[in-house]
Amino acid sequence: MSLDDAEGVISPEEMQTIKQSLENESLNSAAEKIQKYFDQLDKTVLNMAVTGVSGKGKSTFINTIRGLGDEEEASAPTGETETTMDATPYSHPKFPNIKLWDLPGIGTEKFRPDQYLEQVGFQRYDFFIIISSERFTCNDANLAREIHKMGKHFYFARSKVDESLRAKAVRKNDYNETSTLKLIREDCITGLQKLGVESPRVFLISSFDPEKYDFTLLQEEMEKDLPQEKRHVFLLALPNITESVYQKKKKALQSDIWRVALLSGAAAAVPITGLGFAVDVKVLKREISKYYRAFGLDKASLRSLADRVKVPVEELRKVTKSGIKEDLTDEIVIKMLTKVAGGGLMASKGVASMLPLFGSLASGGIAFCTSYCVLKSCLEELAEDANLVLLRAFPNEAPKGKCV
Ligand SMILES: Nc1nc2c(ncn2[C@@H]2O[C@H](COP(=O)(O)OP(=O)(O)OP(=O)(O)O)[C@@H](O)[C@H]2O)c(=O)[nH]1
Ligand SMILES: [Mg+2]
Repeated sequence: MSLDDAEGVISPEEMQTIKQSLENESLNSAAEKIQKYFDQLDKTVLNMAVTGVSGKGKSTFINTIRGLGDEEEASAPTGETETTMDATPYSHPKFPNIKLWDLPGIGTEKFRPDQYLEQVGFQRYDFFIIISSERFTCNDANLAREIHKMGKHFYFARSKVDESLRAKAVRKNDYNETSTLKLIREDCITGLQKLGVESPRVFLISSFDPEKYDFTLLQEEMEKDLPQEKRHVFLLALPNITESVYQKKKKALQSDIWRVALLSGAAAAVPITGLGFAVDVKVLKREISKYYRAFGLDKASLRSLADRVKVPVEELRKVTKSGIKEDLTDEIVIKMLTKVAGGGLMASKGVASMLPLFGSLASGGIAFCTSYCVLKSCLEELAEDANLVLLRAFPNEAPKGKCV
């Protein structure tokens, strides 16, 4: 959808939700409740623990989830020698409420199996990822049991699958990727069963190729197991490795559009010259910036992608339909609002039918509808742009091929 075409933008279900939220409420008190909802969302913290024996790929996995390479300034150090000695939190660079904890390997002299969870402060974590690049050990199995007893989720991730496949391919003439993956999985599962873990599930991953194997599946499982309020935060922070991640992000952001639109037209909104209604541009700008970050189109993400693929950042910007700028300014947002307000959109059926909800506050309704259209078209365009940028960055791979 473009800014020029917003017919039927509000679905009947959404209309119902908005009606309910405005029923028996003034615009201001509805906005107050919405503000509380966003404040709560901002405060939602997610702590993911990544554990396993030294050298199995914990820190590399963390960097991949954070959308970083190994060599970046904010990356968790990785390497062949033992590098993780204490529980170390790494905030997600774009969504700092998400923390990935790089835990030291269990079973070293400093971290004894029977005291491990206590020592690493198990209460703070929402879930655990137990990583191994071979069979899982007795320590891994014991750890899983203890985590389960505490009522928390854990996931077994078999890392470095790319390496294992490569090694097999060199050694075997009749090499077949699917059957090799099956063998690796079965080997891990029987190993864990022998160690007394009931119906274990193992995710085969490569942090170097997160778009392949079970990386996406693992993310989906983690998302499913999270309580609703944490799911939203988690989703936005996921690396953009598949089309389905984009779609989920888009859906999550879409569900908040009416709230942001209502908030931007309420309380402290400032009239904008030439528009004839009041909008809080900051509220819109904050939300659109969130879209940029979620889709990897913010300044830092684009720079880092450009560096990685050795393409000038301007080349990446050039392929976008929205013509994303280095910085999102108030002026850019006002331009979008003006375009929508002047484009005759208010006459469109879906949007116009919202106006009576605002009663005597007709300008509140117009502000709402205009902001709604701006956010919706921005979201659509940026989701599409993210794909275009990936195509430019990795011309020889499918758009879902790499993460931003
Ligand atoms: N091929 C391949 N190598 C990987 C993968 N993940 C990690 N490695 C390599 O394995 C080595 C160890 O990875 P780290 O992430 O430092 O392992 P760690 O578990 O954090 O190790 P400690 O900090 O010592 O506990 C590094 O050389 C990584 O580049 C992967 O998915 N594929
Ligand atoms: Mg490490």
